Amino acid sequence: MTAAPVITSAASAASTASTMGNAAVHRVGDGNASSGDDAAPVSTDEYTPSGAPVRPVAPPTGDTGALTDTPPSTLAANSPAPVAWPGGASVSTADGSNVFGEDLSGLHQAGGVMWAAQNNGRLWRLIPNGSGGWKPDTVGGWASGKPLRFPSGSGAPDSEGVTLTGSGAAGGVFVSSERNSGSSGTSRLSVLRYDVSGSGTTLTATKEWNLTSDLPSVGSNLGFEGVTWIPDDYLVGAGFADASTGAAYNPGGYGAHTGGVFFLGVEGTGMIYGYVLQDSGAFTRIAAISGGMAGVMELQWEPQGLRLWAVCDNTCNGQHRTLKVDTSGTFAVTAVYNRPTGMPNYNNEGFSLAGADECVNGFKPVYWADDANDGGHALRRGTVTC
Ligand SMILES: [Ca+2]
Ligand SMILES: [Ca+2]
Ligand SMILES: [Ca+2]
Repeated sequence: MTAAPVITSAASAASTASTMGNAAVHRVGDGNASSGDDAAPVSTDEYTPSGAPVRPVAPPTGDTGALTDTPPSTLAANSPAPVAWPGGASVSTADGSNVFGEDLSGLHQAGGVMWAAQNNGRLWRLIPNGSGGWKPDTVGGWASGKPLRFPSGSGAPDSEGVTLTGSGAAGGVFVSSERNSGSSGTSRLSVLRYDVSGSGTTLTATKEWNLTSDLPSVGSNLGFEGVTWIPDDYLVGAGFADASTGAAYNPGGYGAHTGGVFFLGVEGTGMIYGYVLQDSGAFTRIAAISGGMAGVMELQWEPQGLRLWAVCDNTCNGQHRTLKVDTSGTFAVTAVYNRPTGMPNYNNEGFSLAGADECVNGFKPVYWADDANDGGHALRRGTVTC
Protein backbone atom coordinates (compact mmCIF):
# COMPACT_ATOMS: atom_id res chain seq x y z
CA MET A 1 0.00 0.00 0.00
CA THR A 2 1.30 3.46 -0.84
CA ALA A 3 0.64 6.86 0.75
CA ALA A 4 -2.91 8.11 0.58
CA PRO A 5 -3.23 11.30 -1.45
CA VAL A 6 -6.10 13.64 -0.61
CA ILE A 7 -8.57 14.09 -3.43
CA THR A 8 -8.20 17.67 -4.62
CA SER A 9 -10.34 17.52 -7.67
CA ALA A 10 -13.05 15.20 -8.81
CA ALA A 11 -11.04 14.18 -11.85
CA SER A 12 -7.96 13.11 -9.89
CA ALA A 13 -9.59 9.89 -8.71
CA ALA A 14 -10.53 8.89 -12.23
CA SER A 15 -14.20 9.35 -11.51
CA THR A 16 -16.56 12.27 -11.22
CA ALA A 17 -18.22 10.66 -8.20
CA SER A 18 -15.33 11.11 -5.73
CA THR A 19 -15.81 13.57 -2.87
CA MET A 20 -13.29 16.40 -2.51
CA GLY A 21 -11.23 16.05 0.67
CA ASN A 22 -11.56 12.27 0.84
CA ALA A 23 -8.48 10.06 0.75
CA ALA A 24 -7.65 7.80 -2.18
CA VAL A 25 -5.74 4.70 -1.02
CA HIS A 26 -3.65 3.25 -3.78
CA ARG A 27 -2.82 -0.42 -3.21
CA VAL A 28 -0.04 -2.23 -5.06
CA GLY A 29 -0.08 -6.02 -5.34
CA ASP A 30 -2.70 -8.54 -4.27
CA GLY A 31 -2.27 -8.23 -0.51
CA ASN A 32 -0.58 -11.63 -0.19
CA ALA A 33 2.58 -11.84 -2.24
CA SER A 34 5.69 -9.87 -1.32
CA SER A 35 6.58 -7.03 -3.65
CA GLY A 36 9.08 -7.96 -6.30
CA ASP A 37 10.68 -5.73 -8.86
CA ASP A 38 8.21 -6.44 -11.63
CA ALA A 39 5.08 -4.49 -12.37
CA ALA A 40 2.21 -5.40 -10.01
CA PRO A 41 -1.57 -4.93 -10.27
CA VAL A 42 -2.94 -1.84 -8.53
CA SER A 43 -6.30 -0.89 -7.05
CA THR A 44 -7.68 2.28 -5.50
CA ASP A 45 -10.21 2.74 -2.70
CA GLU A 46 -11.82 5.96 -1.47
CA TYR A 47 -12.05 6.72 2.28
CA THR A 48 -13.51 9.61 4.25
CA PRO A 49 -11.03 11.74 6.29
CA SER A 50 -12.11 9.79 9.39
CA GLY A 51 -11.17 6.52 7.74
CA ALA A 52 -14.57 5.13 6.77
CA PRO A 53 -14.49 3.21 3.49
CA VAL A 54 -16.55 4.80 0.74
CA ARG A 55 -16.07 2.69 -2.37
CA PRO A 56 -13.53 1.14 -4.69
CA VAL A 57 -12.61 3.57 -7.47
CA ALA A 58 -13.01 1.99 -10.86
CA PRO A 59 -9.82 2.20 -12.92
CA PRO A 60 -9.94 3.88 -16.30
CA THR A 61 -10.86 1.52 -19.09
CA GLY A 62 -9.28 1.39 -22.50
CA ASP A 63 -7.10 -0.77 -24.64
CA THR A 64 -4.11 -0.97 -22.31
CA GLY A 65 -5.31 -3.88 -20.15
CA ALA A 66 -4.95 -4.02 -16.37
CA LEU A 67 -3.30 -1.11 -14.59
CA THR A 68 0.06 -1.94 -13.09
CA ASP A 69 2.60 -0.05 -11.03
CA THR A 70 6.39 -0.32 -11.13
CA PRO A 71 8.05 -0.21 -7.70
CA PRO A 72 10.73 2.38 -6.90
CA SER A 73 14.24 1.79 -8.17
CA THR A 74 15.43 0.82 -4.69
CA LEU A 75 13.27 -2.29 -4.94
CA ALA A 76 14.32 -2.98 -8.49
CA ALA A 77 17.92 -3.01 -7.35
CA ASN A 78 17.22 -6.09 -5.24
CA SER A 79 17.26 -8.36 -8.28
CA PRO A 80 19.89 -8.56 -10.99
CA ALA A 81 19.06 -7.10 -14.37
CA PRO A 82 17.91 -9.64 -16.98
CA VAL A 83 20.72 -10.98 -19.12
CA ALA A 84 20.95 -13.26 -22.13
CA TRP A 85 20.26 -16.98 -21.82
CA PRO A 86 23.41 -18.74 -20.53
CA GLY A 87 23.57 -21.31 -23.29
CA GLY A 88 22.81 -21.83 -26.95
CA ALA A 89 20.50 -19.31 -28.60
CA SER A 90 18.74 -21.93 -30.68
CA VAL A 91 16.35 -24.68 -29.65
CA SER A 92 15.03 -27.72 -31.49
CA THR A 93 12.03 -29.97 -31.10
CA ALA A 94 12.61 -32.98 -28.87
CA ASP A 95 9.57 -35.17 -29.45
CA GLY A 96 7.71 -36.76 -32.32
CA SER A 97 4.90 -34.87 -33.99
CA ASN A 98 1.72 -34.71 -31.88
CA VAL A 99 2.79 -37.41 -29.46
CA PHE A 100 1.41 -35.63 -26.41
CA GLY A 101 -1.05 -33.01 -27.59
CA GLU A 102 -1.68 -30.11 -25.22
CA ASP A 103 -1.16 -29.76 -21.45
CA LEU A 104 2.35 -31.14 -21.01
CA SER A 105 3.31 -28.99 -18.03
CA GLY A 106 5.98 -30.43 -15.76
CA LEU A 107 9.33 -32.16 -16.36
CA HIS A 108 11.98 -33.89 -14.30
CA GLN A 109 14.99 -35.61 -15.85
CA ALA A 110 16.63 -38.41 -13.89
CA GLY A 111 19.48 -39.69 -16.03
CA GLY A 112 18.05 -41.70 -18.91
CA VAL A 113 14.42 -41.17 -17.89
CA MET A 114 12.35 -38.04 -18.31
CA TRP A 115 9.22 -37.85 -16.14
CA ALA A 116 6.53 -35.62 -17.60
CA ALA A 117 3.31 -34.45 -15.96
CA GLN A 118 0.36 -33.57 -18.16
CA ASN A 119 -2.29 -31.50 -16.46
CA ASN A 120 -5.14 -33.62 -17.77
CA GLY A 121 -4.14 -36.01 -15.00
CA ARG A 122 -1.51 -38.13 -16.72
CA LEU A 123 2.08 -39.09 -15.98
CA TRP A 124 4.55 -40.08 -18.69
CA ARG A 125 7.76 -42.07 -18.47
CA LEU A 126 9.98 -41.05 -21.39
CA ILE A 127 13.21 -42.55 -22.65
CA PRO A 128 15.80 -41.22 -25.12
CA ASN A 129 14.68 -41.35 -28.76
CA GLY A 130 18.22 -41.61 -30.10
CA SER A 131 18.32 -38.12 -31.59
CA GLY A 132 18.57 -35.92 -28.53
CA GLY A 133 14.89 -36.04 -27.63
CA TRP A 134 12.43 -38.28 -25.83
CA LYS A 135 9.73 -40.83 -26.60
CA PRO A 136 7.25 -42.71 -24.43
CA ASP A 137 8.54 -45.88 -22.85
CA THR A 138 6.58 -48.74 -24.40
CA VAL A 139 7.01 -51.25 -21.59
CA GLY A 140 5.45 -51.43 -18.14
CA GLY A 141 2.14 -50.06 -19.34
CA TRP A 142 3.65 -46.64 -20.07
CA ALA A 143 3.07 -46.44 -23.83
CA SER A 144 0.36 -43.77 -23.52
CA GLY A 145 1.31 -42.49 -20.11
CA LYS A 146 -0.72 -43.45 -17.04
CA PRO A 147 -3.86 -41.71 -15.73
CA LEU A 148 -3.45 -40.41 -12.18
CA ARG A 149 -5.96 -40.81 -9.36
CA PHE A 150 -6.29 -39.43 -5.85
CA PRO A 151 -5.74 -41.87 -2.94
CA SER A 152 -9.42 -42.78 -3.05
CA GLY A 153 -8.84 -44.26 -6.50
CA SER A 154 -11.05 -41.65 -8.13
CA GLY A 155 -10.73 -38.14 -9.53
CA ALA A 156 -8.19 -36.67 -11.94
CA PRO A 157 -5.52 -34.39 -10.44
CA ASP A 158 -4.73 -31.19 -12.36
CA SER A 159 -1.13 -32.38 -12.39
CA GLU A 160 1.14 -29.47 -13.36
CA GLY A 161 4.47 -30.46 -11.82
CA VAL A 162 6.56 -33.56 -11.12
CA THR A 163 9.73 -34.36 -9.20
CA LEU A 164 11.68 -37.15 -7.51
CA THR A 165 13.50 -37.27 -4.18
CA GLY A 166 17.04 -38.42 -3.49
CA SER A 167 15.72 -41.99 -3.53
CA GLY A 168 14.95 -41.70 -7.23
CA ALA A 169 11.87 -43.26 -8.76
CA ALA A 170 12.08 -46.11 -6.21
CA GLY A 171 11.10 -43.55 -3.57
CA GLY A 172 8.00 -42.58 -5.53
CA VAL A 173 7.19 -39.95 -8.09
CA PHE A 174 5.79 -36.76 -6.56
CA VAL A 175 3.23 -34.72 -8.46
CA SER A 176 1.89 -31.25 -7.64
CA SER A 177 -1.77 -30.64 -8.38
CA GLU A 178 -3.97 -27.57 -8.02
CA ARG A 179 -7.42 -29.15 -8.14
CA ASN A 180 -9.46 -32.22 -8.97
CA SER A 181 -10.53 -31.80 -12.58
CA GLY A 182 -13.89 -33.27 -11.62
CA SER A 183 -14.38 -30.32 -9.27
CA SER A 184 -12.67 -27.65 -11.32
CA GLY A 185 -13.90 -24.62 -9.37
CA THR A 186 -12.34 -25.76 -6.08
CA SER A 187 -8.68 -25.36 -5.16
CA ARG A 188 -7.00 -28.51 -3.94
CA LEU A 189 -3.33 -27.63 -3.56
CA SER A 190 -1.76 -31.02 -3.09
CA VAL A 191 1.40 -33.02 -3.44
CA LEU A 192 0.68 -36.61 -4.42
CA ARG A 193 3.06 -39.57 -4.20
CA TYR A 194 2.86 -42.40 -6.74
CA ASP A 195 4.47 -45.83 -6.70
CA VAL A 196 5.63 -46.29 -10.30
CA SER A 197 7.11 -49.77 -9.92
CA GLY A 198 4.08 -51.69 -11.16
CA SER A 199 2.81 -52.37 -14.67
CA GLY A 200 -0.80 -51.33 -14.07
CA THR A 201 -2.17 -48.77 -16.48
CA THR A 202 -3.61 -46.44 -13.81
CA LEU A 203 -1.75 -44.87 -10.88
CA THR A 204 -3.50 -44.29 -7.56
CA ALA A 205 -1.68 -41.99 -5.13
CA THR A 206 -0.19 -43.70 -2.11
CA LYS A 207 -0.18 -40.42 -0.17
CA GLU A 208 -1.65 -36.94 -0.48
CA TRP A 209 -0.47 -33.84 1.35
CA ASN A 210 -3.35 -31.41 0.90
CA LEU A 211 -1.88 -27.98 1.72
CA THR A 212 -4.87 -25.85 0.67
CA SER A 213 -5.84 -24.69 4.15
CA ASP A 214 -2.24 -23.69 4.95
CA LEU A 215 -1.89 -21.26 2.02
CA PRO A 216 -3.43 -17.99 0.84
CA SER A 217 -6.36 -18.74 -1.42
CA VAL A 218 -5.83 -18.47 -5.17
CA GLY A 219 -7.97 -19.19 -8.21
CA SER A 220 -8.51 -22.92 -8.64
CA ASN A 221 -6.50 -22.93 -11.89
CA LEU A 222 -3.82 -20.57 -10.51
CA GLY A 223 -2.36 -22.87 -7.89
CA PHE A 224 0.57 -25.28 -7.75
CA GLU A 225 2.37 -25.20 -11.10
CA GLY A 226 5.82 -26.40 -10.21
CA VAL A 227 7.45 -28.66 -7.65
CA THR A 228 11.02 -29.63 -6.87
CA TRP A 229 12.90 -31.29 -4.02
CA ILE A 230 16.05 -29.99 -2.36
CA PRO A 231 18.14 -32.29 -0.15
CA ASP A 232 18.51 -31.50 3.53
CA ASP A 233 22.30 -31.72 3.18
CA TYR A 234 22.42 -28.64 0.94
CA LEU A 235 19.96 -26.67 3.04
CA VAL A 236 21.80 -27.40 6.30
CA GLY A 237 25.19 -26.67 4.76
CA ALA A 238 23.96 -23.38 3.37
CA GLY A 239 22.53 -22.27 6.71
CA PHE A 240 18.95 -22.27 5.45
CA ALA A 241 16.59 -20.55 7.89
CA ASP A 242 13.40 -22.34 8.97
CA ALA A 243 10.69 -19.69 8.98
CA SER A 244 8.48 -21.85 11.19
CA THR A 245 11.02 -21.85 14.04
CA GLY A 246 13.06 -18.73 13.34
CA ALA A 247 16.22 -20.83 13.68
CA ALA A 248 18.51 -22.64 11.25
CA TYR A 249 16.75 -25.53 9.53
CA ASN A 250 17.19 -28.72 11.55
CA PRO A 251 15.91 -31.83 9.71
CA GLY A 252 16.10 -33.80 12.95
CA GLY A 253 13.37 -31.59 14.34
CA TYR A 254 10.91 -33.30 12.01
CA GLY A 255 9.78 -36.88 11.63
CA ALA A 256 10.76 -39.11 8.70
CA HIS A 257 10.44 -36.98 5.58
CA THR A 258 12.36 -38.13 2.44
CA GLY A 259 15.57 -36.39 3.49
CA GLY A 260 14.71 -33.10 1.87
CA VAL A 261 12.28 -30.25 1.45
CA PHE A 262 9.68 -29.81 -1.28
CA PHE A 263 9.42 -26.38 -2.91
CA LEU A 264 6.21 -25.46 -4.66
CA GLY A 265 5.51 -22.62 -7.10
CA VAL A 266 2.14 -20.89 -7.22
CA GLU A 267 1.02 -19.61 -10.60
CA GLY A 268 -1.34 -16.90 -9.36
CA THR A 269 1.11 -15.10 -7.07
CA GLY A 270 4.61 -16.06 -8.18
CA MET A 271 5.30 -17.26 -4.64
CA ILE A 272 7.50 -20.25 -3.82
CA TYR A 273 6.77 -22.23 -0.66
CA GLY A 274 9.04 -24.71 1.11
CA TYR A 275 7.40 -27.65 2.90
CA VAL A 276 8.64 -30.52 4.97
CA LEU A 277 6.28 -33.33 3.99
CA GLN A 278 6.49 -36.07 6.56
CA ASP A 279 5.88 -39.71 5.71
CA SER A 280 3.09 -39.64 8.29
CA GLY A 281 1.16 -37.13 6.20
CA ALA A 282 1.99 -34.20 8.49
CA PHE A 283 3.46 -31.08 6.89
CA THR A 284 5.18 -27.86 7.94
CA ARG A 285 5.70 -24.76 5.85
CA ILE A 286 9.23 -23.54 6.48
CA ALA A 287 9.69 -20.93 3.73
CA ALA A 288 7.72 -18.41 1.68
CA ILE A 289 9.78 -16.81 -1.06
CA SER A 290 8.85 -14.21 -3.65
CA GLY A 291 10.25 -15.33 -6.98
CA GLY A 292 9.84 -11.78 -8.27
CA MET A 293 7.92 -12.85 -11.36
CA ALA A 294 4.22 -12.59 -12.14
CA GLY A 295 3.96 -16.37 -12.00
CA VAL A 296 5.93 -19.56 -11.44
CA MET A 297 5.22 -22.43 -13.80
CA GLU A 298 8.19 -24.66 -13.01
CA LEU A 299 10.76 -25.14 -10.28
CA GLN A 300 13.86 -27.23 -10.78
CA TRP A 301 16.68 -27.87 -8.33
CA GLU A 302 19.98 -28.24 -10.20
CA PRO A 303 22.39 -30.35 -8.13
CA GLN A 304 25.36 -29.50 -10.34
CA GLY A 305 24.93 -25.74 -9.99
CA LEU A 306 23.46 -25.94 -6.46
CA ARG A 307 20.77 -23.51 -7.55
CA LEU A 308 17.00 -23.39 -7.74
CA TRP A 309 15.51 -22.51 -11.12
CA ALA A 310 12.15 -20.72 -11.26
CA VAL A 311 10.56 -20.49 -14.67
CA CYS A 312 7.70 -18.35 -15.91
CA ASP A 313 5.81 -19.02 -19.14
CA ASN A 314 4.75 -16.59 -21.87
CA THR A 315 3.14 -14.44 -19.15
CA CYS A 316 6.69 -13.21 -18.39
CA ASN A 317 8.13 -13.66 -21.90
CA GLY A 318 9.72 -16.92 -20.80
CA GLN A 319 11.90 -15.46 -18.05
CA HIS A 320 14.03 -17.82 -15.94
CA ARG A 321 15.53 -17.02 -12.55
CA THR A 322 18.03 -18.79 -10.33
CA LEU A 323 18.01 -18.60 -6.54
CA LYS A 324 20.46 -19.63 -3.86
CA VAL A 325 20.47 -19.46 -0.09
CA ASP A 326 22.14 -16.19 0.88
CA THR A 327 24.04 -15.23 4.01
CA SER A 328 20.79 -14.47 5.85
CA GLY A 329 19.58 -18.03 5.26
CA THR A 330 16.88 -17.24 2.72
CA PHE A 331 16.62 -17.99 -0.99
CA ALA A 332 17.53 -14.91 -3.00
CA VAL A 333 17.58 -14.34 -6.74
CA THR A 334 21.10 -14.67 -8.13
CA ALA A 335 20.39 -14.27 -11.84
CA VAL A 336 17.58 -13.33 -14.21
CA TYR A 337 17.73 -14.85 -17.68
CA ASN A 338 15.80 -14.09 -20.81
CA ARG A 339 14.69 -17.09 -22.84
CA PRO A 340 17.02 -18.14 -25.69
CA THR A 341 16.62 -15.66 -28.53
CA GLY A 342 15.89 -18.48 -30.96
CA MET A 343 12.86 -19.69 -29.00
CA PRO A 344 9.51 -17.99 -29.59
CA ASN A 345 7.45 -16.95 -26.57
CA TYR A 346 5.86 -20.37 -26.06
CA ASN A 347 3.59 -21.35 -23.20
CA ASN A 348 6.42 -23.27 -21.54
CA GLU A 349 5.15 -24.66 -18.24
CA GLY A 350 7.85 -27.26 -17.75
CA PHE A 351 11.66 -27.06 -17.70
CA SER A 352 14.37 -29.57 -16.81
CA LEU A 353 18.15 -29.73 -16.83
CA ALA A 354 20.38 -32.70 -17.59
CA GLY A 355 22.75 -33.90 -14.91
CA ALA A 356 26.46 -33.18 -14.63
CA ASP A 357 27.16 -36.47 -16.44
CA GLU A 358 25.89 -34.86 -19.67
CA CYS A 359 28.05 -31.75 -19.34
CA VAL A 360 30.30 -31.77 -22.43
CA ASN A 361 32.60 -28.92 -23.47
CA GLY A 362 30.85 -26.61 -21.04
CA PHE A 363 27.28 -27.25 -22.15
CA LYS A 364 24.52 -29.69 -21.21
CA PRO A 365 20.94 -30.18 -22.44
CA VAL A 366 17.86 -28.52 -21.06
CA TYR A 367 14.27 -29.22 -22.07
CA TRP A 368 11.05 -27.25 -22.09
CA ALA A 369 7.45 -28.54 -22.04
CA ASP A 370 5.06 -26.43 -24.10
CA ASP A 371 1.51 -26.68 -22.73
CA ALA A 372 0.10 -25.39 -26.03
CA ASN A 373 1.84 -28.00 -28.21
CA ASP A 374 2.83 -25.31 -30.72
CA GLY A 375 3.51 -26.70 -34.15
CA GLY A 376 2.55 -30.17 -32.92
CA HIS A 377 5.48 -30.34 -30.49
CA ALA A 378 5.37 -30.28 -26.70
CA LEU A 379 9.08 -30.81 -25.97
CA ARG A 380 12.02 -28.67 -27.02
CA ARG A 381 15.72 -28.97 -26.34
CA GLY A 382 18.33 -26.29 -25.78
CA THR A 383 21.57 -26.02 -23.86
CA VAL A 384 22.87 -24.32 -20.72
CA THR A 385 26.43 -23.73 -19.61
CA CYS A 386 27.76 -26.10 -16.99
CA1 LIG B 1 -0.66 -26.62 -17.75
CA1 LIG C 1 -4.30 -26.35 -14.29
CA1 LIG D 1 4.41 -26.65 -14.51
